[in-house]
Amino acid sequence: MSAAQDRRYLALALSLGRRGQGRTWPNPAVGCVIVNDGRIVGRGWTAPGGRPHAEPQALAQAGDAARGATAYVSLEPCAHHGKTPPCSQALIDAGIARVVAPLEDTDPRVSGQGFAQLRAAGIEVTTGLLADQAEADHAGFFIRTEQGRPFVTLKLANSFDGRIATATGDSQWITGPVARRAVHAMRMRNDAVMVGAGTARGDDPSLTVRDMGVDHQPVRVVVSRRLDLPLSGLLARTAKDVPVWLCHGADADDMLQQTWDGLGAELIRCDVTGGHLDPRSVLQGLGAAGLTRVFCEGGGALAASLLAADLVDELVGFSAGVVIGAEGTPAIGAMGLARLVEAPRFELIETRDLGGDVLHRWRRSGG
Ligand code: AOF
Ligand code: ZN
Repeated sequence: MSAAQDRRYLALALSLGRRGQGRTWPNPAVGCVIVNDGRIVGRGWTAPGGRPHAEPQALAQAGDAARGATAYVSLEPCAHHGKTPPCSQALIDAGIARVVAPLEDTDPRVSGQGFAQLRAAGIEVTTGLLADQAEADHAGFFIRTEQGRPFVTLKLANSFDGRIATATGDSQWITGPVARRAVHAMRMRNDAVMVGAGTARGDDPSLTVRDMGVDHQPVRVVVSRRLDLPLSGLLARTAKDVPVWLCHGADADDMLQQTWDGLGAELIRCDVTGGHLDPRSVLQGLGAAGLTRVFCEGGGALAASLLAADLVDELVGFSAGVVIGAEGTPAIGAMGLARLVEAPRFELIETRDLGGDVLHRWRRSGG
């Protein structure tokens, strides 16, 4: 198989894997393509909920055609007896001759052992191809296994001058329909959508994915130290249908904790430091609950606390050609910075015109 063909089939496996993003947590979203004699005989990706894994599904499709074939997998096949039998063994048993996968799995139960088992069984293993893409696709899973927290994307939709509302709170709409649709597509690829208490009180958001032709909804996370959230709002009314997780402090009123529990919300107790919920503790709590990719949509106080703690991995901005002025609400609250060297820095990875608004994406520098 030529290097160009390897790249093509592995790129396909990676794109199949991305289909699962937002639905496979706590597991990574993996893709697998099986190729025999230049023909694709099996395709699979990690199922919602994380199982079955990608490889057994692709192998089942391939049947006998897996014998002597090459398996392209977007991550090292698992080697452990977890909630499913090891994929390395399934590939060996099916008679796969060669495995092409970009990177090792960071789960300590697997890390390197999947490749080692395949090699020990006489299977040729090629690694390193498209590693940057795989690193980006699996960033959430990798950060959770290595640091215990999810990958955080901070999304802001603001005026040219960085405001998200006028002084009277008028905010609908700053960006146009094309940009707003892109936000729904992004929500869908994340395990959870997260906002601060001020946004939950002020906007009464539903935080759901709409009009995308899918039944999948990310978890809705609200960060609220005191749980002083509207009990008759959209989140409260729909908590039994689409998960609502509330990150709160130990000092939140007991009655409110019970009320939200009764409404169907999941309560995650986090540390309070300096009078505020500690953003590290919030993310550790979400990571411990299994989340790998969190999409934060503000408001300004939560955004500032995540940025000040250097916990934002990606910034997604939607900037509109409207100017609101200094009395409008800033997208990001006070960060207490004295010097520019203390400011978190990001590198530009994409810009796009989205129906007249500008999409810009930034990755955290040196991360
Ligand atoms: C694969 N293919 O499609 C995925 C893998 O709890 P279990 O048994 O489902 O195992 C979860 C672990 O399997 C997870 O932490 C990660 O290491 C690996 N995920 N591996 O071969 C897949 N999703
Ligand atoms: Zn597996």
